[in-house]
Amino acid sequence: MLCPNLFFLLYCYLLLFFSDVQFPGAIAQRSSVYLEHGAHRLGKRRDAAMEQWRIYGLGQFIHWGVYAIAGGHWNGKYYSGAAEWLRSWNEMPKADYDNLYKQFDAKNFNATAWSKQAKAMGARYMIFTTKHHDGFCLWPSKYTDYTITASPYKKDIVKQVIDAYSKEGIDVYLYFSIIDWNHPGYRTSLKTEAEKKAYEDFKTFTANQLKELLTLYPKTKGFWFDGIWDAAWVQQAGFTDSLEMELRAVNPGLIIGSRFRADEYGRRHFDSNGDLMGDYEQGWERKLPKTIEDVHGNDWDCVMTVPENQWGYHSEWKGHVKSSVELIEMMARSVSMGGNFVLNFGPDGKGAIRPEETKLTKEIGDWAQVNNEAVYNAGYAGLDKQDWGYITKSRKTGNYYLVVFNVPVNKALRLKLLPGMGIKKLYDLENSSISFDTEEIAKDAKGSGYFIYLKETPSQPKVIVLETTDKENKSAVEYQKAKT
Ligand code: JFZ
Repeated sequence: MLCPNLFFLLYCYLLLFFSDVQFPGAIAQRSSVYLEHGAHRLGKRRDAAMEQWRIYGLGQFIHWGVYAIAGGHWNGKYYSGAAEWLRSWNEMPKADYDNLYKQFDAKNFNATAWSKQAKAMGARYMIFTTKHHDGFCLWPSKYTDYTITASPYKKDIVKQVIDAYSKEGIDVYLYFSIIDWNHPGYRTSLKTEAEKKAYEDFKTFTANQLKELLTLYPKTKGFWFDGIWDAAWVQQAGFTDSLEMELRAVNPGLIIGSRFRADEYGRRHFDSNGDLMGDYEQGWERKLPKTIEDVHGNDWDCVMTVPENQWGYHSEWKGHVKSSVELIEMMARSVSMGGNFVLNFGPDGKGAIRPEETKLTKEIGDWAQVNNEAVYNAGYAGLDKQDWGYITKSRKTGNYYLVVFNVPVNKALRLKLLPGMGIKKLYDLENSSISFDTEEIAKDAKGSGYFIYLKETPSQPKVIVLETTDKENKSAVEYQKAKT
C-alpha cells in the first residue's frame, strides 16, 4: 500500500500536470502542508507600487526579437505557428536561426514613436521582451555574446524602451524567458550528473542576468517571467525562492507575477496549500475569467494577442483578428473583475509597428480618451453582472460605470442594486448633461432591480456613470476582505 505521503505527492503531480495550461486557479480543497518554498505572503500587497499596478487598467505588451526578421517564413517555407517559436520548427535550420542576429538592423525602430503611440492608445504600463526563448538579449548583457551588441544595430534597445516609455509616464515591466535555447547549460530536464552540472552554470547565468537588468535599469517596475514550466526549473524550489528574494532586495517594490517559481512539490502559480505565489495571478493568457469567483479575490492580468496566436511579428495573421470593440470589451471585462488587460504588439524586423496594430491603437485610444474613467483606477463593483455589458467601480470616487456593449431591443438595461443603495445620479460619461429615465421594477430583501431606458442604441461601447445614495458598497469591500 502507498503511504499517505506518496499519495500527497501523486496528488501534487497530478495537479501540476493538469493545472497550468488548462486552469492555473487555486486548488479546490485547501490544505495546510508545511512548505519551505511556498507563498511568501497571504493576501494582497498594499504598498504604493502594487496599488499603482492595480489601477493601470490597460497595458501594452511588445514581443520583439530576431524572429521578427523571418516573420514566420524561411527559405520559401512557411510556419503558421507562433512566430517567436520559429527556431523550434523542424524545417528551420538551427544554424540559420542562430545567425539571424547578423541581420538585425532595426532601421525603423524609434522608441519614442512606440511610446507615444502606446500613450495615445491609453496604455499605462508596458511589458517588453528583453529575452525570449531563443536567448537573444536586446540589452548588452555581459554574461553572453548573443546580444544586441553583436548585431549591426548595436545600441541598447531595452534602455531606449525604458527611457522613452518612462518619459510618457508609462511604467515598464521586463518580460524574461527562463527557457534559453542559446545557453549551453540550459536543459529541460536533469537526468544525469553531467546535465545537473551544466544546469548549475545556467542557474548562475540566469541569476546574473536578472540582477544585471535591475542594476542597469533601476526604473524597472517588475518582471513578467515566462518559460518556467520545464521540469529542470520546477525542481529548483530552493534556488528560485532565494533568487526571488534577492531580486526584491535589489529593487524594493518590484512586482513579480505567479509565473516564476515552483514550491518543493512542483506546484506553480498556487502552492501546495492553494496560496498565490507572487504578487498577482499570471495565468490568464489569451483567455479571461468567466466570473469574479474564478479569480479568488486575487490581483491578475490578462495578456492578449490581436490575431489568434501570434506574439512576435508574423507576416500573415491567420484566423480571426480581433476588432477594437472586442478588445475594448475584453478590457472592460478584465477591469470589472479586478484585473489589468494587456494588449500585445509584434513590431516587424525593422522595428515598425504593423498598420493593423496602429489602426487599433487609434480606435482604442479614441474610446479611452472619452471613457478612461471606467477602466483607469477602477475595479470590481460588487453588483450582479448583466447581459448588456460590465460594471466597474472607481477605486477613488466610488462611482459606478456601466460599460454597455449589447443593448436589448427594448433599449432597457437591467440593473440590480444592493439593499440600502439607490440611484442618485445617472448620466452619460461623454456628456454629463444627458441623463436616463429609470424605473424600479423589483424590490426585495436582496435589493432593488431597475430598468434604465436608453433613447437610442449607441454605435460605440457606451459608458453610463452611476452615483448611488450609498457609495460605500459594503458587499464589494467585504468580498475582497474575505478573499485576502
Ligand atoms: C509563452 C511563450 O511561449 C509565447 O511565445 C509568448 O511569449 C507568451 C506570452 O508566453 O506562451 C505561453 C505560456 C503559458 C501559457 C500559454 C502560452 N499558459 O500557461 O497557458
